Amino acid sequence: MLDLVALGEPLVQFNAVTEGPLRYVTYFEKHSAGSEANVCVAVSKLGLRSGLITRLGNDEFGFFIYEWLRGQGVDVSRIRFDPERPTGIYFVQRSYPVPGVSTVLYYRKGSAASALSPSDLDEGYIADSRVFHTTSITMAISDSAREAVVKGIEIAHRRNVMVSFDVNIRRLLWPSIEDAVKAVEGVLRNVNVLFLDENEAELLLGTKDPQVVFREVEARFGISRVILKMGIKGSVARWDGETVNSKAFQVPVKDPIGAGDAYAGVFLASVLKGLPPSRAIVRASAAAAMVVMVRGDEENLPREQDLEVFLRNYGLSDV
Ligand code: KDG
Repeated sequence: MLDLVALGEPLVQFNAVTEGPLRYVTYFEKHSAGSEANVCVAVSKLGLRSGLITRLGNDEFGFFIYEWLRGQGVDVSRIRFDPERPTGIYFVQRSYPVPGVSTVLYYRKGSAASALSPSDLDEGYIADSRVFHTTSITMAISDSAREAVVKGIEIAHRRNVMVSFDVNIRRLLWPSIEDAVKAVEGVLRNVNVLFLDENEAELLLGTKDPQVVFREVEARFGISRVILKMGIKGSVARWDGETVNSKAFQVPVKDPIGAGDAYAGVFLASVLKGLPPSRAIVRASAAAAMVVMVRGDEENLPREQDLEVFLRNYGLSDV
């Protein structure tokens, strides 16, 4: 049995070694990334078992991601290689034009993962896990991938597997913001745990007031486990009637990409380990901070002992 099964597109990330506009950047660092893959690695590094359902190109980048994920302990048995389509890649431009903010350039149209479809879903594999996790990124990459997300969520819901959904709206991937909102709204009825940030709350619910967000999400979609991320103001969660929060840890930022996945992965792993949401939220916030201190989404994802040392440094030894 796996603790978490995720569905989504891993990508090779080429992260600019120097800051500034990409047209003048000469060196890039290669990393394995992609939102749902990042969550799998976060869960695996905390000692739980995760698996990723996806497609990769039958190419060097596909082999790189496959071997990387396997090396991180992620179950790769449901990864298919597509001989026709390439592995998706993207470039990260750092600190230009806004300091501390990264910009992405995707080269993923027609990628292997964009051919994901309901045929990639093994019902038994999903049913035999404790959490099924995905995001709206996968809904944006193609019609068939969107059908796979809808079907995966439906299977997990029907088989009593906890469904976790990170809204993760990527405006570059959608024809319009209305399309994104409509797609997300279409699956929320079958979701149990919802991660979203303030912008996404505004888009979906017309408010970013946490109490209103929690009330509306429960009333409209029946979700009682909601985590609202508020950037430097920290985060707040409503978990089965209990409200918990955490500050955002202030650290030197190299590249903020991947923070949300570290957060979701560590939050989920923590509750799967039986920790209360009050601890899960602090550990998730710590992991998000750790990840942005380096380039790459997965390298600084913490093991238990890393989390402990990080938190002790903030005088939080008992979380
Ligand atoms: O959350 C980090 C991801 O956004 C990044 O690794 C790339 O999956 C990605 C995406 O689609 O933006």
